[in-house]
Amino acid sequence: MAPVATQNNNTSPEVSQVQALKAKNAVFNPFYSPSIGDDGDESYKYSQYKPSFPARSWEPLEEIKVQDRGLSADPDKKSLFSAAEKKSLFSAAEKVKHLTPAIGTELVGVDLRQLSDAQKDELLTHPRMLVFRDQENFDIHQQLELARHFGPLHKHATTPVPKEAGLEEVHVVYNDASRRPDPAAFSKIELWHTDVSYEVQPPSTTSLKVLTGPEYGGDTLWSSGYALYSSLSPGFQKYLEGLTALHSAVAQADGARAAGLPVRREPIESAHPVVRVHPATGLKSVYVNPGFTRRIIGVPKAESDAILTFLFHQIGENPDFQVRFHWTPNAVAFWDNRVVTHSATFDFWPSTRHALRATPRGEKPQSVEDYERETGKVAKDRLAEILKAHGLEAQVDKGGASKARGYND
Ligand SMILES: O=C(O)CCC(=O)C(=O)O
Ligand SMILES: [Fe+2]
Repeated sequence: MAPVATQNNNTSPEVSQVQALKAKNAVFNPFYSPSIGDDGDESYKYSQYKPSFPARSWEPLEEIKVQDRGLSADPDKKSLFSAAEKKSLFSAAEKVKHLTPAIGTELVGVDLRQLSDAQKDELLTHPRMLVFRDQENFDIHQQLELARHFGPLHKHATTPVPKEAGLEEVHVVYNDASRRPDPAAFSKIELWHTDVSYEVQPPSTTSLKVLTGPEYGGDTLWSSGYALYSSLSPGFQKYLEGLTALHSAVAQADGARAAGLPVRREPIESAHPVVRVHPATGLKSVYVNPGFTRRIIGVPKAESDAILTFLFHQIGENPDFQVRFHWTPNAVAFWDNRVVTHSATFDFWPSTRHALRATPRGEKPQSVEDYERETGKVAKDRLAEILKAHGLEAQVDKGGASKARGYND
């Protein structure tokens, strides 16, 4: 038999051809393989903020102390509604539009450049995600400065930074006609995530400003971890409170490398409580997400898979926990990555959609047990608090005949 010409590592030509073919046809999940499209339009108004992927090598993140700003905010939010004083964020707004009961409030007529420290703190204690439109003069430096109010900024290991130098703490979201998402590469469920939850100290009050977006489409969805926790039975809530889950950066780093892009910090994996407590509100929230949570530690794999699948589908599919927001250019959203999961839509090709994110690092996620031991307080369930305010207790299913459905048409 004629000798087979070998390539590196004794790979046969057939094998390397298959590899080359695979590489050529590689499809990328848009979540793990960052925004690499660029239509080359240099006249574009925000071309300095188009994505770039500098090949840097950063040390592992060191642990830092983050004092939660929300702890100094008015706990009763009395000032939020004292319209005469015009002090609080909410009373400073011309209009307060709640988007759904669980999550999402739009504040109209607030200039994000003018916030007092007390008003900044209110961005964080409010249990909803908050949006502000028409912030054209709130530039990326001011966005970073506002994020720093909540903690030192996070630098992402793989996602793009702006072409303009000196903005390595900015995460760029960019898609244009040159790159079409491949629906064969991902399911919608796996796009739901909380940002970089694999970090030892994942982010807190994160902001995203959309510079350019389609007239319709390109919405973002957020799902409340408080609402998910409240929806579960008491026994299951207790069970989840005792569990820890593994969050991993490995798939994201692999996605970047597969796309030929640098990984600026080696990927890590962290264990976090499945239910965490928000340090300022004292409310319990489910803290797992399809994007990064891989398994529940210390339980059989089948059990871990079943529980995570159930929770992931509740996050992605239960509309009562969610808000869906349609952006207008220069709208800015703030969400608390500790208690909210989010997902983008990819329905807008061939339009350009371009956004900039600023991401402060938060505290290490705190379990219910740790929170209660360290603060001497009892962690709370958001829905139970609402019911209590109405003099009610949680509904208990007492069995009996099967129930009529309330929605039958
Ligand atoms: O593009 C979006 O709507 C959200 C992107 C995202 O998940 C992020 O920047 O954290
Ligand atoms: Fe995100």
